[in-house]
Amino acid sequence: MGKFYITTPIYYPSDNLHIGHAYTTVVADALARYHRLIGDDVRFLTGTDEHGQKIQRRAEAAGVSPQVFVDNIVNNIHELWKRFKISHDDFIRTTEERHEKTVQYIFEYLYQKGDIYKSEYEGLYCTPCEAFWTERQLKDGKCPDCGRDVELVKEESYFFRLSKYADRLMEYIESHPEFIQPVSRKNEMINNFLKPGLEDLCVSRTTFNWGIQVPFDPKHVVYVWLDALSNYISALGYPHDRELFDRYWPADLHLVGKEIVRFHTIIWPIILMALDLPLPKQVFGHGWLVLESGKMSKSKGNVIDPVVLIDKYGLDAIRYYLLREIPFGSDGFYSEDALILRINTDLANDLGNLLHRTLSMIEKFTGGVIPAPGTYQDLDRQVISLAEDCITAVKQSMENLEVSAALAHIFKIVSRANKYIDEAAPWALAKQPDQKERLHTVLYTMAESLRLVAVLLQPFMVETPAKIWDQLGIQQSLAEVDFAEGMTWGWLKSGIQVKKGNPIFPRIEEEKPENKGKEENKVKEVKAVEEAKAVQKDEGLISIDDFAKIDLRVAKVLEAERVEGSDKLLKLMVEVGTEKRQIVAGIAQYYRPEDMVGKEIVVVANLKPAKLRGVLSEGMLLAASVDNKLTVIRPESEIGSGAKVR
Ligand code: ME8
Repeated sequence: MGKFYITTPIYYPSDNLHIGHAYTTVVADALARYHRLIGDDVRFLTGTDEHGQKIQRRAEAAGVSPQVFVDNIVNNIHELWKRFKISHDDFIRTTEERHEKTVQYIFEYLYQKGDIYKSEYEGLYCTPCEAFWTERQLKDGKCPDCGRDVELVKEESYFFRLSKYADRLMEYIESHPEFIQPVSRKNEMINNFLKPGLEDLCVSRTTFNWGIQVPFDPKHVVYVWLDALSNYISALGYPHDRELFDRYWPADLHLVGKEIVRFHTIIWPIILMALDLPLPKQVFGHGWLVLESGKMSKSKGNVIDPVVLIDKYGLDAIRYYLLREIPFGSDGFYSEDALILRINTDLANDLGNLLHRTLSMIEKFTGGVIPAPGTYQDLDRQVISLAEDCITAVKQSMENLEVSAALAHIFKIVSRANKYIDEAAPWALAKQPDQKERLHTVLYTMAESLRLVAVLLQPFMVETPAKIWDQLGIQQSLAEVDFAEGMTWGWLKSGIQVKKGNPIFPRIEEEKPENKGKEENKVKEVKAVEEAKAVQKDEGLISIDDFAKIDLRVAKVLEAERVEGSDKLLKLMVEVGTEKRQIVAGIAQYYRPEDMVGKEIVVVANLKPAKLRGVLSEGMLLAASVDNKLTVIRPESEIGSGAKVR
């Protein structure tokens, strides 16, 4: 049992939140629920980032005070998370006194230490992103993050010495490959921000007043990102009441959208270094939920309201869609058609149907009583062993933050069980009196598969697992069942009376033609994506663009050693250009560690990191194999690590 402190970004209450915000929060919720189930001491924090020029302007436009403006939206956010059954342990608002005290302490501490100094700022500012930019960083004269106009700002300001800590941060990032994930974001931070050199950061403003006052210079308010990032420790009581802080810090995971990885992996760690505090273990920058018309934003008028979706389709369907459809780390397309497709196929046809078929047959063939299994045959064992493999894979995926993959594994059990029913044909067995024991074994296997699915679905869905459980007629409440024990095949007792209820996921019928117009855009979106998928599927061929997505690089092996407890795996520390990485490769039966050191090899440099035998691998080396021969692919002559292979 460990501890698990997980956070979401604290969202701006400049508008009601949309489905993109719900995405991050639901993913964090699934991870928090999973860690609670495996027995970790979990702290799950979310909240709101309420200061800054953007909010002040929005409040002015609405004709109310900033506090009234944010209070109203924050109420809606509380309601939203209630609707989603988000299981956060705390909700921090940056306008709370507990937070303001911490920020003032930090500012003053850094000032006393000499890491904050007073000067004059003249430069560019993007108010929607609350970010400072240099001329060089702009893209076509606009904010490189959101593409909007920037403003020229000239004012007296306090500055934070980011530059002083740049080398230490670079060293930390290099020596902690798991710190910034996915790897592509780490490379982006190194190449786009750290290598060009860090400039000191302006950390106070004087041209508006909606912020936390600098304690010793009240005409300044603290820059909103210094204010906001501190929430992760102010919510733990730092520095005044350290009980929670000592229990949970450092954070195990800051889950954020990819556009704010920069703040979390450059500014935040440097603040922590300056405070002599340990750094968070991991920052994961996930991709965006996008529409065909681009990223959702209020100003584009293309946001999707999650409450409308919950009302229309039900909570678990939306949670499932968000967690399943979007490969974690990459961008994912949102469309209502894709959502309906998921509900109708995975939830109604596969899961709902499995429950319905199972319970109907138990009612029909054994009077609604779950029978005791007899001797398992090969076919049953296939189902059991697939279920057991899937359980292992779910655990592995959750450890790698691959929530969508975890759900895919659970649904493999569902499809296998449906196929099993067709193969085992209980209706035929029921006609043969001498096949009673076999019939019982088959019915038990069906019910037990479903029960396992209910146990495994608990982190992701919040109503369905208990519904399945209740329909199976199990008396003990699911919430009281030990997760590990609940995942053991055979836990289900025979002799209990099932309670078949309503279908858990009714099929969503086609939209009526008169309503279809409104959906036109969404249909177009899903078609474009699906056509692209279909082309790939039909031809089995990839385009040059697909190939170009694979970043193949020459790497030099610096160190190599066996992975403890495995006779197949070697752990290699390789250099790719100026960067160091750890790669785990299944070559130990063909190469000794010392054979590899000093050699140039070829690696896939932008592969999602994964853990093999609990060891992090941030890439894959290329090797050719046939029968039981294997040879590692190497450049024909030495070319230098980092060289691109195409
Ligand atoms: O950036 N797809 O707040 P914010 C996926 N206050 N995720 C999305 C998304 C989309 N289309 N849109 C938003 C801020 N998000 C700061 C954070 S933290 C110390 C301060 C999610 O209200 C995603 O997690 O703009 C993104 O990073 C966050 O909402 C931005 O929320």
